[in-house]
This record gives sequence, structure tokens and C-alpha cells, in this order.
Amino acid sequence: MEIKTIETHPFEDQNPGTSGLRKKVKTFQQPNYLENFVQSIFDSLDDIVDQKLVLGGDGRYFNRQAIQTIIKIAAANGFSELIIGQGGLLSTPAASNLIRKYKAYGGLVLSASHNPGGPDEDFGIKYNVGNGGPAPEKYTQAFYRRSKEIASYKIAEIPDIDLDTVGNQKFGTLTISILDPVNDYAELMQTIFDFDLLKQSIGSGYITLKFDAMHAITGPYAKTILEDMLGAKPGSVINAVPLEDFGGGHPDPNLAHAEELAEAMFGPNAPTFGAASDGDGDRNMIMGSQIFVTPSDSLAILAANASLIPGYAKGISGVARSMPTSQAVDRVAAQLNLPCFETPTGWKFFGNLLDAGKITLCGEESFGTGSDHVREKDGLWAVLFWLNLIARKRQSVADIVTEHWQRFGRDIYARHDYEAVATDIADGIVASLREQLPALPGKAFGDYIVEYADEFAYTDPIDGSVSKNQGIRIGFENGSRIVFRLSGTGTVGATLRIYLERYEPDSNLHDQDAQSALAPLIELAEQFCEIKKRTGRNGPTVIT
Ligand code: VG1
Ligand code: CO
Repeated sequence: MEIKTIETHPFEDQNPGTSGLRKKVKTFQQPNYLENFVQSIFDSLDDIVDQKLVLGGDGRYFNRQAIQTIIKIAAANGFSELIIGQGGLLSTPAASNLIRKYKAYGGLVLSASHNPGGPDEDFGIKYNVGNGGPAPEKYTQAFYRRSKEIASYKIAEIPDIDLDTVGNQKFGTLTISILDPVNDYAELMQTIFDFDLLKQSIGSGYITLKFDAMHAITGPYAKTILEDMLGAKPGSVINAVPLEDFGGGHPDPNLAHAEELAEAMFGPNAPTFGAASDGDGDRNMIMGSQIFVTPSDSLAILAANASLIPGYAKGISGVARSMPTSQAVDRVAAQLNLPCFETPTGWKFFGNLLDAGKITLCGEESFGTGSDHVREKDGLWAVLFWLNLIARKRQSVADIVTEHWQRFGRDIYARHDYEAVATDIADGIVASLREQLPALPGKAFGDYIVEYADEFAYTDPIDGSVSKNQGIRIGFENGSRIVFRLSGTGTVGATLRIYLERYEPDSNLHDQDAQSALAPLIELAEQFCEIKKRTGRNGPTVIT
């Protein structure tokens, strides 16, 4: 295998965000752009020679081409085995599982997740460490530093690899193993959930379901598991064929983007259960007939009922949620006497807690839930968890949610996103919010008296690392909360996220529309951040 060293010049913008480096495809297609970033990653890692690397992506436009390039760079840098999903495909949780199962050194996951795909849309790349989880900040900062001084990269002179045939190929000392992307993952799911019970409940017609794969990576996984293994009617998985441009849609599982599913679930003769996943298969949206389950509630419900699932029958050690996620899971933890952690946004912050056995379940308001079975959030896992719960409790999704609220109270919740805001306007908003913080505590806005106003900082309880500037929080004495954050996954301008939350203990008042119940907080949020005034917009781009 001949290895060439190619001279290059640094790019200044290769700073990974919340979940890897995400840019327009056109940016990634610039000569040396992908090569530089991959070499910067390898340069920052210790002792990679003779190690295994997992490689796969969500199948979006540029996936195949990028994989061929990465194979050659990984070969030149001395990896001895590359484990690759057939067709270059791996869902993010499946990649995490393979890293763990085959004791790989790490993995590269090619995805821009919920962002749209195609020649004019987004691409992304993310490095996962040996525990299977997204690289913590000390790694991503090192990648960025290296990318600003890189002068050359190494590339092996090997032909393009056949990605479509399962089996091993050898090039000198390098083995390339092409695996079926679904097998190992499906096997793992069987160790956690009661597949016999699920088969029975689906076979008898007690559970009917619709799963929207949004033309993204979960199509093949959901078809195999839900239809072939569990016996859901053929066609239960819709938009099941992964497409390079996701059929032109946003592969983002929410009521706005998973429209077809939402319509069916709120329509007549709705199935008992509905769900969707995102571009790379790590997110989930849960629905029942005539009901949408807020991700924050979903996490709380999974935590409250975990002992009903075979994989968690012995109980869970603790829970964690990202800071903007509602406090619903905190109430469960308090009642069940479990430790509860609050981390910054992004799955990379859960890894240490999971590794240390401090938590078993964790989640984010952004449709992400997961457990210690892998080190990524896991869309289909959440779907199977809910199905197993419905089968065990013999209750509808709506009844499970209502009962949960009766027991713990309801955290009425919404997120308002303002996308593609001019960067200077967004920065101005954050600066002005920061300025207001010191004077806010004690101030009354109608019924809302500010209890605290600060910028969230996190000290990792395991390794002591500190992450600052993780979002602005304004908390009120009645338990309500407004959080402001700028997104770290977008590729156009800035996205301001406003998270709104109000606690309602009275079960006579649980059945309310979230947007109307949160109206006073929505108004207050505008008073603080003036996003409408400063951008001239009438309202958010997306409400979830
Ligand atoms: C968003 C979500 C965050 C999630 C991240 C990656 O980040 O808010 O909770 O972990 O996406 O999810 P941000 O910085 O845009 O708010 V995924 O499914 O896109 O990998
Ligand atoms: Co995702």
C-alpha cells in the first residue's frame, strides 16, 4: 500500500458544534476540506496504529464519496481494521453499538442528523470515542486547534472499496469489514425488550402502529425490527427507503416535519401508536391515537416505568437531562429517590455519567432519549421502550400520559425556534440578555417573580471539566422557566431557541393546549429578548 503525503492549507472554520462539524455539502466539497478535518482528528488522537475504526453515515448526499476518502486517510494513518456498514450506512446508535461491541478505538459518523440533505444542503462528520459516545469537548477543541495549523495529510493509494458486499477485504495489513448495518443492533434490542410479548400484542391487533422513517437511516432498521421480527403489518413503516435528499424534506421528527404521520395519528381510525425518527436515527417522536408526547414527558415516563422493561427490571441507577429539558424527570427522580443530573445540551455530556454508572437513562427535549445500552441517543430504542410499556401496562398512550401527570403533575412545555437569524442580530440578543441578568432576580412581571437569572455552566462530576456559556436561564418563584440558547448545529446564520416551561400540579388543569397555557411566558420571553422586534418577524420558524 503506497502512502502519499499531500500538502494542504488550514481552513479557519472547522470548529465542531453541538454534535460534530456541520456545513453545507459545497463547503465539504472544497478540495482538501474533508481531508484536513479527518487528518486533524487522527493527528489529535494517541496510538491509533493497528487499531479498529468504525465508519458509517446516514446515507445523505456525499456520504459514499466521503467514506471512500476517509477509508484512504484512515489506511494511511495506520488503522488495521475498518468496520463499515454495508452501503456506507449506519445509524448513529448502531455505530455506537459497533464501537462498543467490537472494542474499536473509535468511529466516524457521517451525518448532519435532522438537517436537510442534497447537493445544496448539509453534511456533517463526528468522531466518537472508544465508549461509543460523541467525543467530549477536550477532543473537539483539540481537533479544531489542529485544523488551524495543519500543513499536510496522508492518503493511501488504494482503489475505491466495494461498500455493498458484506464480508472482509484485505489491502496489505489493512482489513476492511463490511457488515450488515442492522444485525448487531437488532440483536442488542432483543437483549433489552420483551420481543415475545411485543409479537403477541402486535399479532393480536392490540397494538397497531405507524413508524415514519422520513426517508432516512431508520428505514431498514424499522422494517427489520418492527415488520419482519415483530410482525407489524407490511407498510407500517412509511417513507422507509433512505434517500440522499430525504425526499426533499427535513428529516426532523416533529409535528411540523413528520406531517403525514401527525395527520394519521390525529385522524379517524388512528393506529394505537405512532413514531418517527430523524436523519441519523438517534431522535424519536412518540405519538398515540390523538396525542403527541412531549419529549421531556417521554423521558419522565420511561424513567417512572423502567422496571417494567426486562433490560431495566433491576432498577435504574439515576437519570440525567439536558438543561433546557423540562423538569418532569426531576419529579420522578425525587419520588423514586434517584440521583438526577442536569447537563449542557448535547449527548457528549452524558458519556461520563453513563460510564461511571451514575445514570441509566437520559434525554433531551430535542426528541432524544437513551440509556446505558449505547452512548448515543437512540430513536428505535425509545420506540421499542414505549411499545413494551403499552404491551405491559395494557394502556393507551393517552392513558399512560394522563396517569403520569396525575401522579407527578404536568410540566407544560414548548420550544420556539427562530431559524436563520442574522448572526449580528442573534449576538446582539444574547449580549442584551446577559446585561439584563444581574438586575432580574426579585423583579415581578405580573404573577411571575424572578427567582434566579443566570448563564448555565457545568462542571462534570466525573472529570471536573468545566463548560461555560451553555444557555441563559430565567427561573420564576412559581417554578416556571424561560431558557434562551443559540443552536450549535445549524449551517445558515444563527438559530435562537426559546424554551418555555410551566408546572401545573392541578390535574383538573392538565388538559390544556401548551401554547395557550404558556402565553404569558411567551410574552415575557419576547420582552426579554425582543427577537420579533429586532428581526421584524411575526413568530417562530418552528414550534415543538
Ligand atoms: C440540537 C439539540 C440538541 C441535540 C443536537 C444534536 O442542538 O438542541 O439537544 O443534542 O441538536 O442532535 P442545537 O445546538 O442545535 O440546539 V442530532 O439528532 O442533530 O445529532
Ligand atoms: Co440525529
